[in-house]
Amino acid sequence: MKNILPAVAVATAVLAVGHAATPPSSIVSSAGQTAKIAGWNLQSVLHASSDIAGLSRPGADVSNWPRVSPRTTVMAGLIESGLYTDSNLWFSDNLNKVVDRSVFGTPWLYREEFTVNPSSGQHYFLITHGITSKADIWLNGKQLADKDFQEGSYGGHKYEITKFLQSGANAILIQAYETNYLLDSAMGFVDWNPYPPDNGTGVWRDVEISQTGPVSLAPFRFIHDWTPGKASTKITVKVNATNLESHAIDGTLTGQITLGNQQLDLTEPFTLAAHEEKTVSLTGQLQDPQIWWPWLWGDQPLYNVTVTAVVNNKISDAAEPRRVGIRHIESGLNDFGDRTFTVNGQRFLPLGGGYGPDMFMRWDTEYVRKKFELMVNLGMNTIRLEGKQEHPELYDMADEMGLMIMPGWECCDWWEGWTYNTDVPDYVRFTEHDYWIANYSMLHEASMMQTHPSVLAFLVGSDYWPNDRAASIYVNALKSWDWLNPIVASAGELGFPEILGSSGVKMDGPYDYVPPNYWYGGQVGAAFGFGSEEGAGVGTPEIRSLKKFLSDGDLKDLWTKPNKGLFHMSSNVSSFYDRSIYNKALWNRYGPPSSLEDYLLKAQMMDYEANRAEYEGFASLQDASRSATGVIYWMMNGAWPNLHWQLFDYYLNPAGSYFGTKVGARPEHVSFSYDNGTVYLINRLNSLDKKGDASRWVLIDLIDTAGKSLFHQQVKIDTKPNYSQEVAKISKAISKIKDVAFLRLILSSDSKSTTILSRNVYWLSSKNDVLKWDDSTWYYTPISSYADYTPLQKLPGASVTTTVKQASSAQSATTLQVHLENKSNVPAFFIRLVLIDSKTDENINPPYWSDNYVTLFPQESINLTVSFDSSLSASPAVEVSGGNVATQVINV
Ligand SMILES: *[C@@H]1O[C@H](CO)[C@@H](O)[C@H](O)[C@H]1NC(C)=O
Ligand SMILES: *[C@@H]1O[C@H](CO)[C@@H](O)[C@H](O)[C@H]1NC(C)=O
Ligand SMILES: *[C@@H]1O[C@H](CO)[C@@H](O)[C@H](O)[C@H]1NC(C)=O
Ligand SMILES: *[C@@H]1O[C@H](CO)[C@@H](O)[C@H](O)[C@H]1NC(C)=O
Ligand SMILES: *[C@@H]1O[C@H](CO)[C@@H](O)[C@H](O)[C@H]1NC(C)=O
Ligand SMILES: *[C@@H]1O[C@H](CO)[C@@H](O)[C@H](O)[C@H]1NC(C)=O
Ligand SMILES: *[C@@H]1O[C@H](CO)[C@@H](O)[C@H](O)[C@H]1NC(C)=O
Ligand SMILES: *[C@@H]1O[C@H](CO)[C@@H](O)[C@H](O)[C@H]1NC(C)=O
Ligand SMILES: CC(=O)N[C@H]1CO[C@H](CO)[C@@H](O)[C@@H]1O
Repeated sequence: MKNILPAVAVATAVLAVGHAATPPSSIVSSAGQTAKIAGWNLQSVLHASSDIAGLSRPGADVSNWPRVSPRTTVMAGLIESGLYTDSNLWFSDNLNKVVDRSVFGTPWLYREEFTVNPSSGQHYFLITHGITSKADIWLNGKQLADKDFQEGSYGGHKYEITKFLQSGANAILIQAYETNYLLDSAMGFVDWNPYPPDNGTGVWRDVEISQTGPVSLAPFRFIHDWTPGKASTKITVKVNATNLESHAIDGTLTGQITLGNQQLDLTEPFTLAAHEEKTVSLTGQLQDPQIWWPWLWGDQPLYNVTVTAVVNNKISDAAEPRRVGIRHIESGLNDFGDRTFTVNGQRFLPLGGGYGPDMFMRWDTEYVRKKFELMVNLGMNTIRLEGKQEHPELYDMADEMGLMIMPGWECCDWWEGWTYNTDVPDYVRFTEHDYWIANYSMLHEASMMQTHPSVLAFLVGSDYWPNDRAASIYVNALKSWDWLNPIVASAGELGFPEILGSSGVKMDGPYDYVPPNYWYGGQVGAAFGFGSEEGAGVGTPEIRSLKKFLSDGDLKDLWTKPNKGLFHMSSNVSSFYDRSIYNKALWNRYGPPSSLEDYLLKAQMMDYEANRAEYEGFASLQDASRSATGVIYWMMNGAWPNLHWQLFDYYLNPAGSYFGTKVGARPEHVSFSYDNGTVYLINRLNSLDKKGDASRWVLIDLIDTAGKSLFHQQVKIDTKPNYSQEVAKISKAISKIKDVAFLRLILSSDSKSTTILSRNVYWLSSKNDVLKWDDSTWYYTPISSYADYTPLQKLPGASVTTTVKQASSAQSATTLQVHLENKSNVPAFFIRLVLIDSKTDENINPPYWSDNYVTLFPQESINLTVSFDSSLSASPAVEVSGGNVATQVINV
């Protein structure tokens, strides 16, 4: 642990950093160019001159204002400047202790100088994409915008600044006002985690300067009419062009759409009256369009699109180039009123997770890319953004990787200030001005998202639905940007605006622990319909991650004080501040922990079981009479080092929650229903393999803790793409279990199980969990009698040999093959493999495992692989531990 920095006032020497050298060349120098502001000098108004106009003139002395990145909330800036460090802030409850909160009740100043040499006949703009919570903008001593206009985290505006500019150095000063989540249009965290001390205040998105000729262009909209089966599609590229002059102008709009050797050149003349803004459309026909698919189903071809306005043979402006994809999405409600989706004509079952941004809204493309790669490794196809729309790069990455994105507004604060919302205080109510902010926010986010094939739907509400007036503002804003995707009223079913109708998605929990058979119970959040946010409240990190953010005392509390409120759970005002519901189940189902290690091992077992059952529930019941139509896990990841609600931890280390999910979300899979002993064959692919062979064999084996067979069966069955079906009913075999038994299901494409598509092992108790459905609350369903896995504590030891060899190594990735062999006559239960660096004993994160936390039958062997970024470790090793196997470390 590093030394705790004293909470110092901001304008002291601690933050004294020289201000940036003035860039020698113009930030923009020809029409059609757009440049991002490269960074800021940041200071609190408490420690700056009160002469805002003076500060916004070139040459003002800001030498004691720290230099920060272009997208930086105040807290992010203070960390960047070295006042705080992540490792220290995250440790134990430091976040509550070390931050000087006295500086967050007043505005902060962001200042930058840039050079431009304006030429006559040219126009210059300053473009914002949202500043939290609101800002005055000053340029060269004059005010350009005030906080009633530049308002909201998503309030993006384009200001003409031509008359403010001077040749040479120019200065911009943004005064960002403090944020109250209940009263301001911002990005809150509800009950996810403690709030960032600055409530996310600041210039969190890019600010840009652009130069144009007499006509400027907005971002373009991309429209096509491709539907499945069509061999050609009409392409329309629409863009709003504005005449900046006081006389009519003739010009030409040209567009180019390219992918490989496919190229479509489009052109359209236009005439604009003085100061007129109008839509100009480019249209053409594209033969044999290449179709974009979600990653499990096909490739992600992306067409480059450029759009340029030419006036008098000179480029006047270029719309921001984008890549687009051609795919067709439909959505509606089925006979039960549940939301359904199709992509390219095929039924699409969203399996996903709720995205957590960084608590301080820092954006790191490579970090987010790894999160997305973990989602793909998990078999997930969808990510929901609740009110955290991030940056264009997120959508670019999702487009490239074939992940679907469900963006939308957030719950429980300003965004849901409706008269019928009793979950926020009465003073949180939309004013006239709030409707205006809502309109601009929606318009701006639509302009960012419209072109991206990864966007599945926009949810204009979260827990609550927008009232009729707000809903029609949102819908009209989306429509004005030619939004072609579904618009969903909310993430719940409390009510709906007339213009959109029912959301068809349920938000009935759970958020806290429920046992595996919950998902088959046909009630509340169980696997039917579309669950917009639900999970058993699991996601316990492993020890190497925990030690980074928990003190010895915190670690001890984990297993000795099962009901204690814990700082690294949800915020302290929420129902999820302690682990009491979860721990009660752990104590009862697995036995009271005897040590921290024992607690973590049992927690990983609970987490694994819980998440496997959730995904298996939704996937296996996709063809049930009231079918499961999609589920978003609550949550994909945390905004900080968290103890729950995650598929992988903040350091990108996967544990029980991850590996249970990975089994449950396998595209071709065989699963067991905990409630009535049905074995299901699951297929989430959209076609058979290349050979078109539908034959599958399912091997079912049940053994007791001594390794004795209780049941054996092989079933041959034909699989069908995008279809789940019953394979066998084994409730009679299950009834033979005395205390605990192991069920192994192997799915293979041949009768001898040489090509294994899925291997899945359960530990089952003779006593199932019993749910008190009638006592369900919004966040869980209590258990009246627990399953008993305590006999697992007394399993005889199994002897497992592990060999690790390097399978391949390239500059980017190393792959290791791990061979596990159970030499014993008893099962080897819950073998955890942890990829570490043998020199530092730290995790190598993220590891991409083919499978992990596996259970081997007697005499069984298995091969697993793990890949990781080669640059992260030259001395990888695998640590083996688990239920009844000895801990050992194997060097490569
Ligand atoms: C953050 O917002 C909350 C309301 O959600 C408010 O109580 C608190 O004072 C705000 N903090 C700051 C620093 O403005
Ligand atoms: C699209 O444009 C980018 C950058 O201009 C280029 O690197 C890429 O090769 C282009 N892709 C296609 C498919 O033309
Ligand atoms: C484009 O311009 C027209 C005419 O001013 C306007 O009605 C429309 O809202 C604009 N569309 C967008 C997406 O800004
Ligand atoms: C939303 O803003 C657009 C663009 O300024 C405007 O045309 C439209 O009338 C606004 N809608 C409402 C309901 O104010
Ligand atoms: C809850 O957390 C807030 C901010 O993190 C802190 O100020 C407050 O003292 C905490 N309350 C309790 C009861 O721990
Ligand atoms: C098991 O439950 C599923 C739905 O939960 C039902 O479709 C199936 O018929 C049941 N099977 C048995 C054997 O009861
Ligand atoms: C997907 O499943 C649904 C329901 O079983 C079926 O109607 C549809 O035809 C299937 N699509 C494909 C491509 O298999
Ligand atoms: C594991 O891989 C080895 C080759 O490295 C192979 O000989 C063996 O058959 C494989 N075992 C299993 C169970 O796939
Ligand atoms: C199925 C399997 O892999 N069995 C092997 C595991 O253990 C024994 C003893 O080492 C081998 O002889 C088996 O071939």
